[in-house]
Amino acid sequence: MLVAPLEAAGTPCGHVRRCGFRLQPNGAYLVEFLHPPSAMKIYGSLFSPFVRKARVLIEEKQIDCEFVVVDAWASDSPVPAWSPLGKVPVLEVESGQHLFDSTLIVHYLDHLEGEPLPPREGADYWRSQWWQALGNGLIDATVARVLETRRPVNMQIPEKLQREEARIARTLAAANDACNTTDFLVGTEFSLADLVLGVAVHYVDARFSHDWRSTLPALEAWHGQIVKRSSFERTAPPGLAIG
Ligand SMILES: N[C@@H](CCC(=O)N[C@@H](CS)C(=O)NCC(=O)O)C(=O)O
Repeated sequence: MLVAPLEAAGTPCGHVRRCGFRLQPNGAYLVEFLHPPSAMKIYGSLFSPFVRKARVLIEEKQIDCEFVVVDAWASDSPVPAWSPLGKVPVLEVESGQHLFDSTLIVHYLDHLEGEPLPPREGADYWRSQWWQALGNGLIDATVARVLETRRPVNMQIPEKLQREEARIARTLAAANDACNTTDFLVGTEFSLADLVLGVAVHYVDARFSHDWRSTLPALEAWHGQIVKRSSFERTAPPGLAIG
């Protein structure tokens, strides 16, 4: 298992080299830089928005990383052996060394070659963080709603569904209010803001399909453009209409 990869691999905004951490008999972790780097693997499902964030980034940056479909929910799933959280995505950095959680994996992959996507500093860096938090929250709320709908009908809690649906509606409206472009949410280039919110809105379309577009035209216009990127097209969940 990969432990605290950023501690020794570089500053959070600096150059991260592929490295592994091995536990020594004295309890210390030995940092090993990987030479030559072998192909990484990203494990997950075709439908998970968390996995898709990493896959879109891999496509955008043309990272040598194989996508392997695994079922985190299966009783014999290999995922808990790789991650104590038992969730996907899991990134196999090197044979037997695994990194978990989509936010950390995206951060790691983005810094791999030392050239993270812009913006890298200043007000735009924090604007991008704001959009990413909004998008990640939208995914969380939509997943929570999906899980509630999958419980037996007589055990579902209507208040829970309403609460998540209200959260989704507020978040989509906030994104619409803050969106004043049909190109990129922050600056003049594709950023993690576009990546995370683009994936999040598609996940709403896939799992909580409803007409938000007729009342949120700015969000619709931006999203319609961003999902035309090949990184989005190549990672679209089966059956999801693009655009
Ligand atoms: N915070 C995690 C969430 C990942 C997550 O919830 N993944 C789901 C798939 S969409 C999963 O693996 N669930 C399996 C389970 O809950 O047992 C991340 O960002 O990676």
